[in-house]
Amino acid sequence: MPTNVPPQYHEAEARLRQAKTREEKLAILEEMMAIMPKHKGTDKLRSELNQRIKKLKEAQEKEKRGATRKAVYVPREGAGQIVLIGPPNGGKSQLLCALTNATPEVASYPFTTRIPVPGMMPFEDIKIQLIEVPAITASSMEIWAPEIIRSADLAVIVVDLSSSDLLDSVEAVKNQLEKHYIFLIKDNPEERKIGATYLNTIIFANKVDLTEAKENLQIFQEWVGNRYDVFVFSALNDDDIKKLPAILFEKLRIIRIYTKAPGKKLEKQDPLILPVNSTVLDAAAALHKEIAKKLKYARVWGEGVRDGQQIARDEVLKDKWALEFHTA
Ligand SMILES: Nc1nc2c(ncn2[C@@H]2O[C@H](COP(=O)(O)OP(=O)(O)OP(=O)(O)O)[C@@H](O)[C@H]2O)c(=O)[nH]1
Ligand SMILES: [Mg+2]
Repeated sequence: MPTNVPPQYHEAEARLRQAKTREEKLAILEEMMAIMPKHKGTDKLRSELNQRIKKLKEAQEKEKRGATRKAVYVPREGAGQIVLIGPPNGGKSQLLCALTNATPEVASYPFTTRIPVPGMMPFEDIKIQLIEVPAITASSMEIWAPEIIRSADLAVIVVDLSSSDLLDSVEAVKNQLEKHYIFLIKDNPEERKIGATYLNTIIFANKVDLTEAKENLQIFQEWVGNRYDVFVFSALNDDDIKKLPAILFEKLRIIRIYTKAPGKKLEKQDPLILPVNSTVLDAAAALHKEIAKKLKYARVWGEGVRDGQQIARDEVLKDKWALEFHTA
């Protein structure tokens, strides 16, 4: 028995004995490595663990090389596409079940979800697509995962705040994606690498109902600093869940614009979805090229304007405005 290993180590060791899949074993072994203090007394044990990790990784690589490249593709639907990513067991499936019509399996063992699972989340009068991507760790990521993540409008890293390797597990997700030139960011970077994807990202820090989670919270928030916005919640708490759609909508940085034909009644349905800061002309172009070409001005209905007020082509739009286009 090695000296000076913390209790979490023994707990992980017990889980390792129960682990069934290779991915599960790898994740636990890596967790054990992270927990273990580095000193002479643990040298032998660390080298043994490293050997086991190496062997498992080799087997995994071999399998990957043999596998025919399966294309996994999720068709885009709704007003925006958000990927739920993160380490195993963060609560991605739990969240997807709470927010959408999807019914992925929720379970306490890691790597429960093995394929991308889409669901539609209603928010007021629109629907937003959420996709759960199978867990990402330092040793495993499905080969098709980067492709799905790259095409999303927003990434949500869902983490289990009570996890013993919380910081390393988030770092691992970031590093894995950076290998594929996907950078998870909060604001626009000053410099962009050519060919890279910069994906707006927020962190959902889940399971705050658990005692260990409360203990980890401050360290986690300090560690994140202002690299990302962190929303702390419990997926088991209905009041918390209710707040999420509005947060996700805001982070998508989109607006809804209704359109009406001159002389017709205003019906607020099927809005155009545009990026924030879009102008009247952008809305016209989204509706029809010809309308944009001939556009002179628009009339607007909504918050902060007089009903039917005339506005210029370059006016910046606000969420939920209704427009009537007037062409030459
Ligand atoms: N206490 C508590 N448990 C939670 C919460 N959210 C999820 N869980 C539990 O955490 C475990 C993992 O949840 P999942 O939703 O399957 O996690 P996941 O991120 O989809 O996991 P993988 O698909 O394996 O990557 C399950 O046993 C859930 O019941 C929470 O807010 N509080
Ligand atoms: Mg899952």
